[in-house]
Amino acid sequence: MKFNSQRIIPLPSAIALTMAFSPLALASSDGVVEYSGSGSITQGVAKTIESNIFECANGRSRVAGIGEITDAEGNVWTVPAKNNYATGPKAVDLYEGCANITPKSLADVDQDSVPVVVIDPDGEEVTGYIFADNYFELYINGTLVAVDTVPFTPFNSNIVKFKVSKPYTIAIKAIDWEENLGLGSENNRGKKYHAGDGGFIASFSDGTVTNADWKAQTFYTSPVYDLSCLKEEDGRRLSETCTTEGTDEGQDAYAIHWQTPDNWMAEDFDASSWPQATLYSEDDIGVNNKKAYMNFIEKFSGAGASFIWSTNVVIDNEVLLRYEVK
Ligand SMILES: [Ca+2]
Ligand SMILES: [Ca+2]
Ligand SMILES: [Ca+2]
Repeated sequence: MKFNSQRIIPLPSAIALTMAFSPLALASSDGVVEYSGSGSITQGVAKTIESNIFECANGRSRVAGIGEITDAEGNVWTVPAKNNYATGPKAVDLYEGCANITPKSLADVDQDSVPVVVIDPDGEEVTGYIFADNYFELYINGTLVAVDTVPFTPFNSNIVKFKVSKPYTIAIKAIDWEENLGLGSENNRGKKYHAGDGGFIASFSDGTVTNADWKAQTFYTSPVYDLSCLKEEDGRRLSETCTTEGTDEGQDAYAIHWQTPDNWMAEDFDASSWPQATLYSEDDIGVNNKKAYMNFIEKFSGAGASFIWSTNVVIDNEVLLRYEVK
């Protein structure tokens, strides 16, 4: 992690100044932006590495690409985030329109056929019900148990089973996917650069639910059009005054990246410095018209679970969640 002040030059100015002045003059010229936070800044669109990792066999989906973008110090960042979609164990679908899996309720789901991932052979069997906007990876005691089957859209939901002894640790990588790689946005609501929102909710048969007792830290924030809206307090990476308005001119947006700790999912990782999760309502996330959620609502809000995310559900796009089940 780095705490050095960074000097960020907006792209149009950088091009103009490079032509007229030496690099040293860049640092002291008008248009240079100071950023003294703990993240690393990139600006503009990422290079596409994977054009689309998901094909919807039945219906429509947003293009789910993966990109890379380099910051001023030469560090390469994967956007929207590094993930295990290609190789990770896929969760069983509760509802997945692209695969024609569209049960009207839990009664139409063959839960007995869901395979059990064994963490502890003498542990308790736990069933989990998960809905992510847009993508999740689930670790139990550091073992990758399941990854979401649909990285971006359409909205889907999943069921998982694992056998584990208490206490145990749930660690989740949640990604709010993006169409405009590196820019944290998608073509939506009549704007070419609309910042979509995230959100994660789950309940487990041992009574565990997502709530404010979970930890949530952001590792990728975008779009940001004015770096002065960013703040950090007590480990919290805040952006509450940053605009979330869509625009047709979002191509020069900034993104802030933080390195995820190698062992963030491990049972013994110390997340005590991470902020508590922020709660969001069903209206905030906009799930009232999503069958992948509503058809199983008794396992989500009906089970006492809440939507959680970091402090900014719109522009925080990679969020790591952790919870210890006692
Ligand atoms: Ca998904
Ligand atoms: Ca989203
Ligand atoms: Ca977003």
